[in-house]
Amino acid sequence: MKLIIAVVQDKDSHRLAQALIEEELRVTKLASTGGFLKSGNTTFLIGVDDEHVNRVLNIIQHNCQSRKRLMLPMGDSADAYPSPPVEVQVGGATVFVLPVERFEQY
Ligand code: 2BA
Repeated sequence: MKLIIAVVQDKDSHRLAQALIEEELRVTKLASTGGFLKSGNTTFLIGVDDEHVNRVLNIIQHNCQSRKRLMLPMGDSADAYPSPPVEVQVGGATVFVLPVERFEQY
C-alpha cells in the first residue's frame, strides 16, 4: 500500500476531489499554506493499493494545471518605492508517494 500526498492549487481542488471520488478512491483533503507564497493550497491524502498508484497519478495530472501567480517581494519598509510584483510559476501538483507500513481502521 502507498500513501499519496498531493499539494494542489485551491482552484483545482474541487475538480480533483470529484474525479477521485468518481473513481471510488478514498480521499482526505487538508487546507494548507504554501511556505513561499504564503497563500492557501490544498493537500490531498490518498491511500491506495500499489496497483492503483499510476491511475491516481494520472487523475491528478489531468485535473491540475500549472498557473502563473504574481507575488509582491518583501522590500525594505524604508524604501520610497515598493518593489514591482514578480511572476511565479506554480505547478499543477507536487506529489509524494510514500510506502505505508501498516493500515488499520477501527
Ligand atoms: P509555495 O511554497 O507557496 O510555492 C509556490 C511556488 O513558488 C512554487 O511552485 C515555486 O514555483 C515557487 N517557489 C517555491 N519556493 C521557492 C524558492 N525558494 N525560490 C523561488 N521560487 C520558489 P511549486 O514548486 O509548484 O509548489 C507549489 C506548492 O507545493 C508550494 O507552495 C508548497 O506548498 C508545495 N511544495 C512544493 N514543493 C514542496 C516540497 N519539496 N515539500 C513540501 N511542499 C512542497
